[in-house]
Amino acid sequence: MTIIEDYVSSRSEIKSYLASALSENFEKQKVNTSLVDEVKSLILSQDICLVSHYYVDPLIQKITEDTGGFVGDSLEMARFGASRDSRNLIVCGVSFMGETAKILSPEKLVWMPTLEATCSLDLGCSEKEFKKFCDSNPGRTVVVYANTSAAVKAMADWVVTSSMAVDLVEYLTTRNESIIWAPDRYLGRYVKNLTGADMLIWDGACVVHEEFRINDLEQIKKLWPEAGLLVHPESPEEMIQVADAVGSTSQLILAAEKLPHNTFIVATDKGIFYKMQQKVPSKRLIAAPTRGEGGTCQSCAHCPWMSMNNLDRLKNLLINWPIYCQVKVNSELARKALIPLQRMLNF
Ligand code: CIZ
Repeated sequence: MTIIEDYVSSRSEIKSYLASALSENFEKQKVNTSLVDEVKSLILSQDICLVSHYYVDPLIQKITEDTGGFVGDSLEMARFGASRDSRNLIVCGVSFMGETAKILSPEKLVWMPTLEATCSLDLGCSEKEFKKFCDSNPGRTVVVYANTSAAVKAMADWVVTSSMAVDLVEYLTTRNESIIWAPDRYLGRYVKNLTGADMLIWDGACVVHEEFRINDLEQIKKLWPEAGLLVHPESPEEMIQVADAVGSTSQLILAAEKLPHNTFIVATDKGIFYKMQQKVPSKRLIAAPTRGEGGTCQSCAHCPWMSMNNLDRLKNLLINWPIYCQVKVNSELARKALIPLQRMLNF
């Protein structure tokens, strides 16, 4: 076996990743089926709506589906949560997702298995520093990505997700608006290249997507020359330039269904393979490499904060409802952040 074949079979073959993350391999994973059943019945016996992001561990996504909840991107999660009557909305994802859900459903009790699950984009764009950036560049329309705190959203004119960023910036450009963009620089540059917009871009990045590298990709392409490449726009330009499809999580899943390829190399968080494989059961999915040969990855294509949404923490929440798991957003901040969020929803 060559080094690259070994890499692909041991690390990137998604079917075995999913198998070990799901019930087929509970023993190996030391996940005990009675704990899963207990968590499911705790959900079903209480007034709960559970929503999970594509990037959380497959087991949590499966529990979400099995109990009538919803798996999707941050916007879809918040929309689904807001459309349900349940008093308790549990968000398995990262903190900005919990905040957005609370802002859109202020009357609900919003919970997360841990509020410590954050995001490198959110961490890298503090309220104080971002305010300085905006103040020193007056007259620009402030567009922030969903992956920001409520405090940063409260300073923005618009919030966007990666699925609608290009369309919104195109629209602003037709109105001759110049833009402040935050926090992801790769997504920002991607949007700027496509639209030609006048954008000042904050210097943030996602720890998962930033690690995708083209070197090993070329090796993998030698093994599967017919493979299509699906790339999230938070990834480096070198990946975006050679992609067959670039898009948000939901758009990449759609691309896997629509494109004719039978094999895809996928550059986004590994958690997505659970839903993607469901949609294209007969296609081969391969995780894009995260470093040059011989390197060691830090995130290894899976967000360390997303994986904090584990079974033990979920069970603890469902039994104890600890106050430290409840999402609270200051009401004045929520009022301000709702304005650009609402604009996004109406766009
Ligand atoms: O907004 C989301 O859910 C994220 C983090 C990514 C995406 O592309 O959907």
